[in-house]
Amino acid sequence: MAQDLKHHAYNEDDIDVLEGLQGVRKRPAMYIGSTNAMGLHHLVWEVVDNAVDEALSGFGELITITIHNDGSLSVQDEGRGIPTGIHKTAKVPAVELIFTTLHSGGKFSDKAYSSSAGLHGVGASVTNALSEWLDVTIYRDGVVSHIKFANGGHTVVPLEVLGKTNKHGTTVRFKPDASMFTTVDFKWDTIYNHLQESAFLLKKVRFILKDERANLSQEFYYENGLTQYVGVLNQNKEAMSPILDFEDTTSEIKMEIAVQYCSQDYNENILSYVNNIRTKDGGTHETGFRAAITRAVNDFANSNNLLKGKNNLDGSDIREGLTAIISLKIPESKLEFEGQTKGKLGTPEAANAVQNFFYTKFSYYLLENKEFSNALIKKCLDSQNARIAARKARDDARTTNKKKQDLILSDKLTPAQSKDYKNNELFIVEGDSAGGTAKAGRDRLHQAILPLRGKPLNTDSITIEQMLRNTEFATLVSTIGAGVGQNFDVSEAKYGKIIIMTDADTDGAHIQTLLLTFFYHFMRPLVTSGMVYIAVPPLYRVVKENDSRKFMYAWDDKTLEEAKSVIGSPYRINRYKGLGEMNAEQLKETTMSPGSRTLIQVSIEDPLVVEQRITVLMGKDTTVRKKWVEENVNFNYVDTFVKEVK
Ligand code: 1YM
Repeated sequence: MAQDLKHHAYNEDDIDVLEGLQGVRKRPAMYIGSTNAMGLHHLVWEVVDNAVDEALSGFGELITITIHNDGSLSVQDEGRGIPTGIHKTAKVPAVELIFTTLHSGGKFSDKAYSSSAGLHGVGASVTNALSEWLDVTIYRDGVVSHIKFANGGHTVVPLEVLGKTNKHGTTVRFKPDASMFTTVDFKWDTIYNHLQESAFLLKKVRFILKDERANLSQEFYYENGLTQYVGVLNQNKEAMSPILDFEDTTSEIKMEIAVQYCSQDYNENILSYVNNIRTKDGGTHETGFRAAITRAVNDFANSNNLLKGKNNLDGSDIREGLTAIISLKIPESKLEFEGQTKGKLGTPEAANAVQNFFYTKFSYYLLENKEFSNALIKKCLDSQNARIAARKARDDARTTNKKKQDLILSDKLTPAQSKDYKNNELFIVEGDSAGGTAKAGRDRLHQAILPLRGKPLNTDSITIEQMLRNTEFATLVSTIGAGVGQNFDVSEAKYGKIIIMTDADTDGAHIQTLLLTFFYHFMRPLVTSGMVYIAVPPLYRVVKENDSRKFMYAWDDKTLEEAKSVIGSPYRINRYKGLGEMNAEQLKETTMSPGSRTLIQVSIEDPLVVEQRITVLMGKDTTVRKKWVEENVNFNYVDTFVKEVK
């Protein structure tokens, strides 16, 4: 390395440059969010963003991403090639500047609707800073040029011409620096989902993802972008209309909105994007959309006298069963993001722009398609009735029936003593026997135990009323105490953590899925605010044969090997087939006590994946489920909507 560095003549600007990249290495999380798998993949998105921007400027529609055998990854495009000329003031090749200077996407070029601007756009220099090495090969102006950086962004092979070519484009290949990340294992699924989402939004860009490690290859290209996106989200559901796709490219703020209602669905599924970046906390564009659809439906219902003296429909009555994707292109000068993670659009003009456009288009559709409109109003009125009935039932339960409710609960629930709800935890436990053990092993102050009898009901595509007729779920609803469906108010939850604790076998995994389906459908804010967890009981206990005071727990085969060698022979291995085989002390120590347990926090990072998996796994169509289970036998679906925490 030191040898290589000598080739390069340093000046004062270089020192600044290296200090910049050094800053990234000192505090990587500040630039890429984290140093776990998510941060690792951020390195990929930065490079892909540049290739996408080039494609969106009209140069090269094909982008190929390859995971290589040596732990590196490459991104190849067919654009103009990154400029190689010497930068006037910095006096180094432009390409070198791009990979060694921290910048936001807009600094080097003036693209109007850059995807790398705004949110995460820290640029490919961050990928360079956090790589063991990074190679750039450029096909441009008839020649192939190459430059190489190593050890956190030092130029080790200055820009050189390798030969002639008639191709044009850029290939960036890099190997992440293992000392900067908790994992450097590129995940096929993560990249697959990201590229698929991008391809839905970008219509004209074609991605190919290859994995040399497993000989896999997958192409993503969706000519009817958002329409196909909604189609995938709503597959296996009963659609009430075709997918409606409205587009306006005439104004400064460009937008496309695709919507579809499904009759057996009781949730709203609204996803919004700005310049192809997900705005997960919504913002002005979503507000405008909600206002528009509420007004359009109420106006239609009123002018056709369909409400028959009833109150106007609530927004939530109208959004039940609605899937919508809102994609805006906003020029950089008007971009405003808010919130801690900058996931919320702040641009004020977006609200009116979306509201006026969607109101006009959707009102017209309602007027022209009476059969659909009438069915929609009927569905909305059903939602309104259910909402009013549920609210009344809840108010009754609060007042007159309070004693009766408490009595029902006292039969099943072992409550926590503290009234400090945020710090209380509810353990939903598989079976009465494990429930008993958990009760004895719990922290009385903060932990409550609710045992479940048998397999919970499959709540995919059933109504709130049907769900509430099930005693187990009715009990769960009153235990959590924050309502259900539209009336669910997460701030009223009596627990800060809801922890699903089942046996570590396929039955346990099935119960987890059934409970997650319930939370996803009827208490979704509990999931989105990260309050649902899965407890991870150990699989083994390794005990010293002649000294039973020496023992260790193991959660998988790897920790089992470690435990064997730490305990040393002779040892004996207990395999836990269920929670019931542990005594209270063991269960407390391994699975329940905050200091020593492992919990998996359930999150919805990729709504596309969650929706598909839930529909496939819990839906009515058994053939798709069978096929899926056959292809994915080991229940690894769990990691599509969970992330690990301690
Ligand atoms: C695999 C990653 O970075 N492609 C890429 C980047 C650029 C260009 C073309 C490009 C842009 C422009 C003009 C322009 C970049 N150029 C710059 C900068 N692929 C990848 N392909 N000519 C070429 O925007 O005007 C930054 S990125 F700053 F030089 F313009």
